[in-house]
Amino acid sequence: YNGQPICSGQTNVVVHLFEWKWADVASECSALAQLGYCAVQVSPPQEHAVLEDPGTGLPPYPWWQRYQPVSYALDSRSGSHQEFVNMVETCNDVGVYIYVDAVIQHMTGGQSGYGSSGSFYDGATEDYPGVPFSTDDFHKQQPDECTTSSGEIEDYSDAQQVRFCRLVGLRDLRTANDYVRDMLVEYLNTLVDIGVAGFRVDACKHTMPEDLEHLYTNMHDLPTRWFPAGSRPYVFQEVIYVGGDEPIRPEHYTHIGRVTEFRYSANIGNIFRGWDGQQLSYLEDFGEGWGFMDGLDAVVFIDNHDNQRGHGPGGDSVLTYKDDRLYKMATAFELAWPYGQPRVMSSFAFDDTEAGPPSDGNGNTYDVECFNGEWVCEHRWHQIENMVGFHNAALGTGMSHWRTISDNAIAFGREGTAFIVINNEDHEVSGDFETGMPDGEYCDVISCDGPTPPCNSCGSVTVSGGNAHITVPNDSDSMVAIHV
Ligand code: ARE
Repeated sequence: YNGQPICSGQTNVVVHLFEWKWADVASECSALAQLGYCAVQVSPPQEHAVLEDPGTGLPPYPWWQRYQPVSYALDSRSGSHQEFVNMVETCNDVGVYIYVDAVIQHMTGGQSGYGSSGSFYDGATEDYPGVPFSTDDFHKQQPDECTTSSGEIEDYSDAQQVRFCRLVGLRDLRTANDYVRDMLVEYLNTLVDIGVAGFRVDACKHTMPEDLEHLYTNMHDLPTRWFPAGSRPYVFQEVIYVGGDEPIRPEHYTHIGRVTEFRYSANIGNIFRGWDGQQLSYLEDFGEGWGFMDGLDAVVFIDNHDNQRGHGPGGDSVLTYKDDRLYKMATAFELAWPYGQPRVMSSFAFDDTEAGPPSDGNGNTYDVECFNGEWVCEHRWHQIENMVGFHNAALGTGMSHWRTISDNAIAFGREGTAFIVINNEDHEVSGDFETGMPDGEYCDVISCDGPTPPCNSCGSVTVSGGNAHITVPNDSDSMVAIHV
């Protein structure tokens, strides 16, 4: 395992097209290729529960029904098996890869019904004929497995509960069992053989690292139709840790794959909001300097599909598309800063934190139409999409030319490949900056369509002797960014 994301060319940004249908992802891939995105994280593609009536006060067909697997048939709210295959092939052909959200530690909650592919299931008796799994394939309340009387995880400071009891009622697979492992490996290999290049593995804290390692090492090599012979699937794992004394840590999983660094998301909100005594100047050593995991092990993000809506950790400080200006600044920082593999969130608009994506009364998801008020498409906001180019131009270089202009205004470069100024003060900032950039004229990618002059009616920066005079207003963007 080498931790290198599977990407084509000099790219490594992942975009999470949350709840998009496969056909819409397929049509988006050529634009993503042009913008320099590496890969798309897609929603879980396996057959899932269909919750028309999930309970009192809850909306029909919540987004989280997809985190309740019924079988591994590739037939979901996002589309059919054939549409999934078409998407992977279309995207791979333009060099944008598909990373699948793999839900492998559990099946559904305690209800029964029919899944998105028509398979019957019964959570109460742990019967999933679509796989098939039956009750022997699930952890039980017994001394060497789940030790709580409720059968639920009650205390995250007890590692055994976290591994062997149910997470919010979800039927907990015996992932040490050979048969369960075989079924999971078969699912993952179906995806790899189609051309899926990587996985975001769900809820890894709740599975022993050796069980996951078994799955990863038994995956096939990526198909040579698109990838060099011997290429291994890329894996990053969801292990939530934001501090405190939980015994299970991201570091217990980094020898087998990357891990999501939730401390990044939890802290960056406070910094840009100025909460908890935080300010932008403290970003100078953001990353390992803050006690986060090694950047080469980390996947980072401003918000994810959970914490943007109050699921998972982070709380009110998490920045989302609703914070417009602060969100653009934080995401630009993420894409400019050399720590971790960055992921960009692309959301559907919501008020109800449990509501599913825009859909008709039968729970059929609508086609994506960016910026129509329902599909937010943060990844196409030009201040964000253009920073993908900045990220790629600077890839492999370290941070340089740091300057604390004031508590909440900072500037830094990337060893002569790129330079950014971020102004989170309530007034304009202006100054002469040592940028380290080659002399010449650059277009500001925050306000322009691209980096290359002429910068028609948008910002330009002239570097002379490595220095530039830059003024950053306090407006809706409050940034200037240039790159080679
Ligand atoms: C839903 C209902 C529940 C119901 C259950 C079963 O909301 O009330 O009991 O169904 O019927 C998502 C949703 C859940 C949803 C689930 C299944 O968020 O609300 O349950 O889908 O439909 C922990 C885990 C972490 C997990 C978070 C949410 O460690 O892995 O909880 N995140 C992933 C996904 C989620 C998904 C699942 C896992 C399940 O990203 O989208 O759930 O597949 C501390 C700990 C964390 C802990 C956190 C919980 O911070 O350190 O480890 O995270 O508390 O707040």
